[in-house]
Amino acid sequence: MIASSKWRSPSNIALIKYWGKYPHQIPANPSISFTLDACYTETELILSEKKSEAQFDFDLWLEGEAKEGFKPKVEQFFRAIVHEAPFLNQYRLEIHTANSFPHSSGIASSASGLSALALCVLSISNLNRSLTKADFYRKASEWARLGSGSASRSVYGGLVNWGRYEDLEGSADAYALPVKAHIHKDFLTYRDFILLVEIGAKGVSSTVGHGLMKGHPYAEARFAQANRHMGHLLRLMQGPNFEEVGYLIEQEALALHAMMMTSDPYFILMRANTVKVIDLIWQFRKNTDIPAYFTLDAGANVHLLCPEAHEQAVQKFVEQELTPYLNQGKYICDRVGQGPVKLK
Ligand code: 2P0
Repeated sequence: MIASSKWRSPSNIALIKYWGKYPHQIPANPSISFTLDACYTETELILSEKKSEAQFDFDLWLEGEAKEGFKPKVEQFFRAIVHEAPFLNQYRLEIHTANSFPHSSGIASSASGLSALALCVLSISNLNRSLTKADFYRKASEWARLGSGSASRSVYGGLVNWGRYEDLEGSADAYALPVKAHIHKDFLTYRDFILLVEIGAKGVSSTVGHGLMKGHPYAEARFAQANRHMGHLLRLMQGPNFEEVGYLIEQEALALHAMMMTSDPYFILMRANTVKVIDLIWQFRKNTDIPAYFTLDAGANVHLLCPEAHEQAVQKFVEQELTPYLNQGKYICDRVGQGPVKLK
């Protein structure tokens, strides 16, 4: 072994959704996410002497099992950063990776996986020696973005923005940054119950999904809406304003799915039980006045968000009323997390 590095990096859930991009992983609109805590990937990158003539001599294992299927995305990532990390094609690379969340649970593993890998590569890279801590994370975010857009947001804890938004100082399309604007502290301890309606592969890959925004009849209106929502969310999060923030994130989730329902070809990524769960969440809110609101990723699962103070009541509701509609009754209790951890 010549060198190695190991990082744990979390997944994230977008409140303002990234959906649509330009070449070189430039987002069509700014996005904002909560970094998660319990859902993470641990990745170790090990360098040894190169044995093959291939440009990149590497293998990847997920929980001890060789994963050929993951290699094209990783190779594309290496190709995008090799000019800055030339060691990538000078050594043999072993990537050992494991997720904390159940395999194929529909939780985005590209955000945690590519951010963990970008952090490992940067830790080994010579560049690392000349970077301040802030510059290290900024570069890791930039590299993670080239692997997977949403991964750019996972290198920081708390509330994170990726994509240029003029009223957010320092925001950029090239990398993500923690939101520095004043945010009420209660949002930074938010709970996220991840309700597993469907376990298995997603109906549409993110690459295909982003591609569907090209020439989409509502694309420009959607990008403008996301920009407007950025301003609203940042303003509303200063107070606690749980209801208004919740309304906005549900609107974002449904706008994302509406884009997929109205693309060519069209997709419905919700399942019958997704809609049932949403309906029960709305009834629960009406009956209890507890500010529990949902968001969705590009799939059938539901993220149910609430302030820490309501955690127990919401969990009881999930157990008693929602588990019959979940795959094997499964859900994950997560919360806003602190960001990646260097393990070696
Ligand atoms: C997001 N998603 O903001 C949005 C909302 C899913 C729904 O970013 O092609 O895996 O690797 O840049 O980041 C999923 O897309 O796409 C995504 P690529 P990514 O979290």
